[in-house]
Amino acid sequence: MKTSNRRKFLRGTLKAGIVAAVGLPIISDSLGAIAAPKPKLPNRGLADGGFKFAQVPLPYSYTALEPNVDALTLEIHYTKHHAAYIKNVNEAIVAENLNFSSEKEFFDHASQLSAKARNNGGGAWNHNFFWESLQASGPSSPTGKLQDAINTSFGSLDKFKEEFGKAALGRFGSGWVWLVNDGGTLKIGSTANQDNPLFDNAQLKGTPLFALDVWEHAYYIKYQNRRADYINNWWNIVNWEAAAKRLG
Ligand code: MN3
Repeated sequence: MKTSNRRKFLRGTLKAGIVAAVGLPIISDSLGAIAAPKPKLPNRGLADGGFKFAQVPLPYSYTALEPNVDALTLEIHYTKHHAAYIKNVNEAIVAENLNFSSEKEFFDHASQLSAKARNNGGGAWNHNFFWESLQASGPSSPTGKLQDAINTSFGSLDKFKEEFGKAALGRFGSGWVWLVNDGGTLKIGSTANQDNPLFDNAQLKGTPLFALDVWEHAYYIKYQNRRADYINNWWNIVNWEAAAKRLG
């Protein structure tokens, strides 16, 4: 429809709404009728309004990951970016009357959520997971069952790091790179924006073992455009023990 025609059409619709009944509420009703019907989301009248997200305490100080991740980046990332995802998703949960019993149920319905709930819910969960995937000091390589699984799935730790690094460099724009356990096989995959493998419509399936945030806000102050340097240094602060626990 040409712009001028669309304007005429909209004017006509608005006038019809006004003529048909009385005033502004009717206008919004008549426009609302054009929108797609709201998907059915579970509402079982949970007494407390259902599940809400909470920001995990940072397991280390802002300076703990230096020089790999600088203190200013970590502080802004945690107190501004991550805190905003938590605040915004909980706002959406209240405003949209979402009534889930758990984060699992929330992500099981990701494809039906509003953009605000989905993006901020992903951001809330992904960063909680991310902080707990990093460490100030500890073993710099996997051991035991995790080491075996990496060798079986990728050939060697070096080959695994190479593939993971390629996925992280290859993620165009903002997103995440994941190591997941898909029924005993380890897989590398990336997701756009704040999507994650828990989403019901995720192409990458499996239990996340660890993840790398490749949004520019995660590294730009120190590394600017040098995402490859950020990725290389990030290996120094991977919490292999946390990943091994998630593998079980
Ligand atoms: Mn981030």
